[in-house]
Amino acid sequence: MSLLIKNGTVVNAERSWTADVLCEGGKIIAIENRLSSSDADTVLDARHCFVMPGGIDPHTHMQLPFMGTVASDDFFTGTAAAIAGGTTMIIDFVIPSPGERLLDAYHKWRAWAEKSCCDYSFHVAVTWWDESVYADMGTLVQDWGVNSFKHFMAYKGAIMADDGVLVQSFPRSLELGALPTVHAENGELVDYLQKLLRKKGITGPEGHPQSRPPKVEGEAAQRVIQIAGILGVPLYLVHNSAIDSVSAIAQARQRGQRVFGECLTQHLLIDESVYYDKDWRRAAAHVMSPPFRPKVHQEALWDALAGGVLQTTATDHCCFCSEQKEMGHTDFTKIPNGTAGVEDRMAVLWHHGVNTGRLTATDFVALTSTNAAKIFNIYPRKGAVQIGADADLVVWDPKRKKVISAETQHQQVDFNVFEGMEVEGSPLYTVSNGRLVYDDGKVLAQAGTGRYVSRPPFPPYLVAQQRYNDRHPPQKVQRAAATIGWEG
Ligand code: URQ
Ligand code: ZN
Ligand code: ZN
Repeated sequence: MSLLIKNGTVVNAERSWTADVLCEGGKIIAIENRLSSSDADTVLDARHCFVMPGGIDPHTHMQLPFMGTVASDDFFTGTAAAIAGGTTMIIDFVIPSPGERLLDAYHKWRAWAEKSCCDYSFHVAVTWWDESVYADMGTLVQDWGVNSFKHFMAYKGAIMADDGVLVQSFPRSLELGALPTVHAENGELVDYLQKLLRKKGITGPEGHPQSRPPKVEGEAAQRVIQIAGILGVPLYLVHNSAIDSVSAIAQARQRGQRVFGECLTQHLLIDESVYYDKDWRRAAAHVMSPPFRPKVHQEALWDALAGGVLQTTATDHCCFCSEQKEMGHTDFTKIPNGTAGVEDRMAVLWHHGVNTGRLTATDFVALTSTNAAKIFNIYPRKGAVQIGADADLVVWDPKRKKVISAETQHQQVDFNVFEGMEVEGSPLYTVSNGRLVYDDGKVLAQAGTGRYVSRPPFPPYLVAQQRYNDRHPPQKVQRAAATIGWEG
């Protein structure tokens, strides 16, 4: 099956140019002008449109069992929503319960994901530690294509990894050539503040942001960056929402420490006032962690994306319908944490990022696809319009308007945090594995057509540099150190 995209402007993270794109056998096989339409099975007219790498959302939780319920989008409905928004790959999470073998959890999630309709991969969470975790991490990297391990520093009493787990798991990740990723919130502080607020009789959704203020995120970000620096391990911090964590990342990167950061589109545009909505249902629908912040944090996030302090955008798509959120009607700590976003990420970032001049079109591609592919070691198979790359593409119509609404979304949830937002710029066509899977509003994808993407470990030289930086600071630091008699 061949598919030809004609008359478009190709946009990669480095440059854009006019060219036709020919796909066959699931790969891009030609990128040049005036390719003949005669023998292509499918021809798409991309006149006045951009042809970009399909989005990669590095942070989703389809059908996640969490806080006594299960997220309402499964791997089929969630990936159908993803392609409707121009995303052609998700990196989801295997989250073993404490004590559960990582390998058992991995195979459980692999079975769930069989019904996906776009490509997918998994980070595996380290939620506890013993020799079996050490062993399973090795098997997952060497035999199952996992090259990233997640650590929740929040969620005490559930899936929280304390410092004792971090200092075991991080060196093991380095040894294997895998990247540690973290949810940075101080779980002990959250637990303490939740109990304090409940004692004061605060039960509503407003208790959620009050129990996890920006400093709770900033402390954990600082701490985990220091731990990684001492251990000489690269690090990826997910869903940075506040100035506190962004500045910790900026300082680390400034001193040459290999730290990457992610930002959710929701945190760029929604602020903490939502938790004070008189309508409990609407307030509860916004309960996710980290919580939405005072507006001042939003511009810092935009600057961090434009300035290269944060490298990826994601959604942390983990949606719960209103009756699920009702589980916390008398106690905000019981409201399942999570919001949707996988369908809206790219259009929201284009409208508020590119249309406002904060980001260029090439920045947009870097932030929605290419950087995630590079960080998680699947570039240029993914994240580039390039001969030989997977034919995962989005034909982006910069003039195509839509009003975001739960009424019309593909996400299987009865709420949308961007409800009523009008955006200009959205997908006309989405192509996954060389097949047209989204056509001007219609999802054509079939369940089970998505593929598991194995991600190779990082070559030793890529991670060794980090270890070197920490043990042999650059010459200038050594000279300065010598003047104060520091041996280092
Ligand atoms: O913390 C996460 O990333 C998962 C459990 C989704 N929920 C959330 O509130 N972010
Ligand atoms: Zn998280
Ligand atoms: Zn998450």
